Amino acid sequence: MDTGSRIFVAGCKGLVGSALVRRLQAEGYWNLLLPGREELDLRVDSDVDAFFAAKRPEYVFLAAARVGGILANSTYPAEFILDNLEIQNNVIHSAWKHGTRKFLFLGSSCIYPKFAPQPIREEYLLTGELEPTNEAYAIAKIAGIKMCQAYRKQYGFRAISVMPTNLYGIGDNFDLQNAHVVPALLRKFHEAAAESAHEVTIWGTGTPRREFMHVDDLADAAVFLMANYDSGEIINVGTGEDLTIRELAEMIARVTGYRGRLVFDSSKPDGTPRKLLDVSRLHELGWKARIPLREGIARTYEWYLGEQEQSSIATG
Ligand code: GFB
Repeated sequence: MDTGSRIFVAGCKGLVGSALVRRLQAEGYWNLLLPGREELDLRVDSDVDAFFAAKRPEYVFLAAARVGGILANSTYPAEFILDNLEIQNNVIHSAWKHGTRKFLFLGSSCIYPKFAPQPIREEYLLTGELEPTNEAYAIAKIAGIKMCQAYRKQYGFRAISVMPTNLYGIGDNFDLQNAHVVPALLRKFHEAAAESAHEVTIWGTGTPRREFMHVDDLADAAVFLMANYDSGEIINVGTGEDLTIRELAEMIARVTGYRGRLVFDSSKPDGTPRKLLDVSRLHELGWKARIPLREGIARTYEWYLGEQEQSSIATG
C-alpha cells in the first residue's frame, strides 16, 4: 500500500473499523473509502457490486460484521449467521471480481474448538466441537476463512485471514445486554460507583479465562499484516496473556473506583472455559502487542467518561 492507494475499510464506524481508520489516517493514507451503513448495506449483493465497480478499491479491510457478547450471540443466532455470511460473501466476491490487489478478512478466536488445547495454535481450526453460545457466528467466520482460501487457491486472490482475540477499546458498544464483558463491566462498575452501590452482578462463575487486546493494537497488527503477510493460512493476533473474569472484574473495579462486592450469577453462561491464542507465528513475523491491559482499560474508561459528558451536554 502507498499513501495514495484506494483503501476500503468495510465497517468503518465499528470498534475495529474506526480503529483502522484512525491508524491509517495517522500514517498518512488519504484515499480511504468509508461508506457508512446508511450509504452502503453490505448485505445487499447488487449494492456491493455497484460500489466496487464504481470505486475499484485496491486494498480492502473487511471489519464489518454483526458482533456482540455472549448473550447477544446466543439470543440472535439467526442474525449472527445470516448477516455475517451475506456481508462476507458479497465483499469477498466483489473484491475479487473488481480486481482488489490485497484483502484482509477479520475472523475471531471463537472459530476454534471449545476445548482446544491452550494456547490455541492456528492448526487447531476444525479439530473439535464449537462453543454452543456462539456457534452461528463461528460457523459464519469459518465460512469466510474458507472462502478466502478457496478464492486464493482457484483464482490467486491475495486474501489473508486474521484471527483476533477478544477486543475492547475506544468506540466499543456499552449496551448491557449485547456488549462484550469489558465494556459491560466498565459501565456496571461506573454506575455502581456513582450511586455508591454495594454490589455488582457479574455473569457466570468468574472462572473462565480470556485474553483481551486493545483495538488500537489490533489495527496496528492488521496494517502490519496487510504489508507483511501473504498466505492462505490463518494467523492469530493476541497478546499471549490471559486472566480470569474475576481478575478482570477486580481490575475494572479499581479503574472505576468501585469498592463494593462482586456477586457472580452462575445462571448466566460462562461460555468457553479458556481462550488464549498462541501468537508465535505473529511474533516470528516481528509484531507484538504493546498496550498493557490495565492501561488499555483506563484509556477506554476515559473515553467512555468523555462520551457520557458529551451526551449529558447534548440532552441538556
Ligand atoms: O465478552 P463475552 O461476552 O465474550 O464474555 P465470550 C466473556 C466472559 O465474561 C463470559 C463473562 O464468561 C461471560 O459470562 N461476563 C461476566 C460477562 N459479566 C458479563 C457481562 O456483564 N457481559 C458480558 N458480555 N459477559 C464472545 C462470543 O464470547 O466473544 C463472540 O460470543 C465473540 O462470538 C467474542 O467471539 C470475542 O468470549 O464469551
